[in-house]
Amino acid sequence: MFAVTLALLSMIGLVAGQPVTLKPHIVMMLVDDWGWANVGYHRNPPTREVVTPNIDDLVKQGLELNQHYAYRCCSPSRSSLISGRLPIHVSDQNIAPTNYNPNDPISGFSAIPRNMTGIAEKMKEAGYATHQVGKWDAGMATPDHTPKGRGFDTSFGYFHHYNDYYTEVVDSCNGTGVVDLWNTDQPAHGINGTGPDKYEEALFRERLLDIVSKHDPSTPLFLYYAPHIVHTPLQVPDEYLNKFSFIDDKDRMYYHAMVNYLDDVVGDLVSALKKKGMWDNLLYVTSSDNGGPVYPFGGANNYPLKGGKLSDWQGGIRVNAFVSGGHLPEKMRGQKTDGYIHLADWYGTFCAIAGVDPTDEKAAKAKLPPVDSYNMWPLISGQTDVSPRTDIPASIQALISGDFKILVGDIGQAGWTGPQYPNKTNPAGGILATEKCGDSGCLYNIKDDPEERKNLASSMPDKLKEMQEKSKKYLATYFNPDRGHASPLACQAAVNKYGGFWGPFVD
Ligand SMILES: *[C@@H]1O[C@H](CO)[C@@H](O)[C@H](O)[C@H]1NC(C)=O
Ligand SMILES: *[C@@H]1O[C@H](CO)[C@@H](O)[C@H](O)[C@H]1NC(C)=O
Ligand SMILES: *[C@@H]1O[C@H](CO)[C@@H](O)[C@H](O)[C@H]1NC(C)=O
Ligand SMILES: CC(=O)N[C@H]1CO[C@H](CO)[C@@H](O)[C@@H]1O
Repeated sequence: MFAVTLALLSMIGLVAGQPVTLKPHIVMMLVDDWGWANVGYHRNPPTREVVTPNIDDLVKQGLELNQHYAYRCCSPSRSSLISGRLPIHVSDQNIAPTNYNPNDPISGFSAIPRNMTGIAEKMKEAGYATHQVGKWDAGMATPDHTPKGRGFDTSFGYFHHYNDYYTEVVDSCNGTGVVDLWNTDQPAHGINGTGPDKYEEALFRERLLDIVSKHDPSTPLFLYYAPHIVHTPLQVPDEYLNKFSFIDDKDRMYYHAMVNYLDDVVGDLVSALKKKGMWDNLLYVTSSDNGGPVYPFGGANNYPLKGGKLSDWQGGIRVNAFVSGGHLPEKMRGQKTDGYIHLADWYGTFCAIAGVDPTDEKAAKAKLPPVDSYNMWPLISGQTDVSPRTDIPASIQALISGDFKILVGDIGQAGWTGPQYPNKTNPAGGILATEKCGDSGCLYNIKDDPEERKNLASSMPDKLKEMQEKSKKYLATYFNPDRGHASPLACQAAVNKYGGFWGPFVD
């Protein structure tokens, strides 16, 4: 009784001598296409190619999430984070946001079905101010699919997988390029431009700092920052490129310059939050949306992990991730956890921190899959060192359960890189090989063999059988509606309604 009363009192800030305890501010940063070897804290010995002092500092004062998983590519990962579902229960299709199937008003769209509740809707319900900056790639077809429709008070960014860093153009209608830059509920007219000050990540930095400076710190903040960096096209201001001119491979030079640019944005954002007095009551969560894209798809490197973006090897799905900020209990700082966490788990975790029920009633009414999310706060805060998540159904081809992983079918990028990659010797190396795992599957012990070098399928038949059975169970729950085709309505809206910008095209 006494404990309950005390907890209640401290929640409303009435314990003598205590400042009013506010729900913690949360920053969720989802970096794009960031390779395992493309961050300083994963480089031992350090290399002058990977310069991320601000991020490394956050890790040093934070908790490294050493077994944190995403989907093997962008849109399914982002849909998973926003909806709290595993990708196989929301969308595992990396299609353009212009898709539409008029026969299905609930799920006949790209990315998240219309009738699922987004994490920001939950955070708003808990009293948070909610803002999105950067890449969305979780649906665009109707206003319900946009960040605003998913609960963000404001948003600033683009809907597609990527755009140009200087013109913000991606794809075209009748031969004319269309700009992808949206400002909450309208095209971001007049914000585009050329020149280093108009680099897209610079626009995002400006918006982030503006949000922080205008925010009233007595309201809890939920800020979702999804940088364009380090997705292609490989573009970066010369000032950054020049710092890395000693790198002999052009893609690697651009890529590392972009990583360094992002690190500066992180430094500026963290300084602004500290200056505003928000840092001590803040959780800064960081993850990549998938592994780094390896040759021929980009300049990233997941060394020593196998494969990369678009593959289900560890290099495609086990991603850089950590939690930092003053809300992280002291005893967890500078630590590392090997507990399994999937991007889908942040939904339940944020709901628990904010004190709202993660159940999605709206989705239940429309007979959509429920939220899959586990609350990871007990693991992150050190109340337990065991993750509630034992299985990662990474895709319909890959399942991790306990220490084991089964992969079914043809799995591309079945090779490894070196510490300096891509490089002049032979950028393709062995990375373009395909491993034919067939219907019965390849089996790895990812705890003893994190680089997936030894296929145990023939030496551990009982384990293989057990993993096959588990895979079948997940496969039976696969959610895969017909999402239609690129709709001409998207171009009609871009041209006739939005003056050359992409935006929602179905009411
Ligand atoms: C799905 O959402 C739409 C738009 O918000 C709404 O009109 C419709 O009633 C919902 N459908 C169901 C079955 O809940
Ligand atoms: C260069 O790349 C190849 C793979 O393409 C790799 O085997 C080799 O280790 C790399 N060299 C270095 C120094 O990392
Ligand atoms: C594209 O061009 C065709 C043929 O000129 C025209 O009929 C159509 O309206 C145009 N579409 C848009 C979205 O402008
Ligand atoms: C499509 C669009 O808004 N383009 C604008 C980009 O910015 C220049 C000036 O900076 C405007 O003239 C364009 O109209």
